[in-house]
Amino acid sequence: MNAIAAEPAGPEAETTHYRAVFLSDVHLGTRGSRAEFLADFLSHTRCDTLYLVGDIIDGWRLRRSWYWDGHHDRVLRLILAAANAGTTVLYIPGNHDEMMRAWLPTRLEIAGIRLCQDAVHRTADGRRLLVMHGDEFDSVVRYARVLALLGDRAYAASLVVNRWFNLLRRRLGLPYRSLSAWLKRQVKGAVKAIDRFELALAAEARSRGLDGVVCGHIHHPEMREIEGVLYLNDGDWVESCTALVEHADGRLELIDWPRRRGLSFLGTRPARTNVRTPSRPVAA
Ligand SMILES: [Mn+2]
Repeated sequence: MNAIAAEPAGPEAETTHYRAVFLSDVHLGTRGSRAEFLADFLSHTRCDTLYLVGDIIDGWRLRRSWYWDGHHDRVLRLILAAANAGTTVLYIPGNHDEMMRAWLPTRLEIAGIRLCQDAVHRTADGRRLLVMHGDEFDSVVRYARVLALLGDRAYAASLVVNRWFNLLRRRLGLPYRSLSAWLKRQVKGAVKAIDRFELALAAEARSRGLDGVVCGHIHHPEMREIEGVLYLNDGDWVESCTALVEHADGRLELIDWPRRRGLSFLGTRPARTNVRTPSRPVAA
């Protein structure tokens, strides 16, 4: 079976044209990347300007494990094809693709993709938005990154784990300990950290005299106004699979691609490329 040909099963979508598309935190090169969903999104999307807002390719500290399949390949091909077809593509590195930051002072352009530290996007209705990944504010936010990733789903799962955890503790004669209460405290801390992050980014846009900010980094899609400044987080393609788009009239929208396409998070993983053959024939 060819993994590249495997399309997520969903209703047929039409191709939509946007003025601008913002996406980040794809983490290509890791198993967690929902590259098959992003390839599906890109193949149904056209735009004048495509902003890649960081952590597109995950090459963090020369990872020991590297995962790549046909879907990861397809995402790159679709981005290159868009650049080739006239879409302005800007690549703003994040902390997981920070090796590209070393190239920044040189005004680099590869295959029609322009590399930049950050950008200012002007919407059709005249608003000016600061576009940056956002990890620049980690020191202000002070949070363990993994905590920010704990969503409601992780918490729900923890309740189940908690039951087994304590069943085991009882067997071992140990007192009950609430794993979910501990997790809840962690999640609460993460929620506070997310809030600090959002405030810091909005403040940066304000200090530069801009109308809003578009960022990623914390894998938490959001669209809200913070003291007169628009805070827009395009989310990620690991968990939420969202993109921020600007329509022809300047209207901004967060697109939840799996929801729009009715895609299931289960059963759409690509087939493993290396299937191990048993060394000995299995006895019938
Ligand atoms: Mn990041």
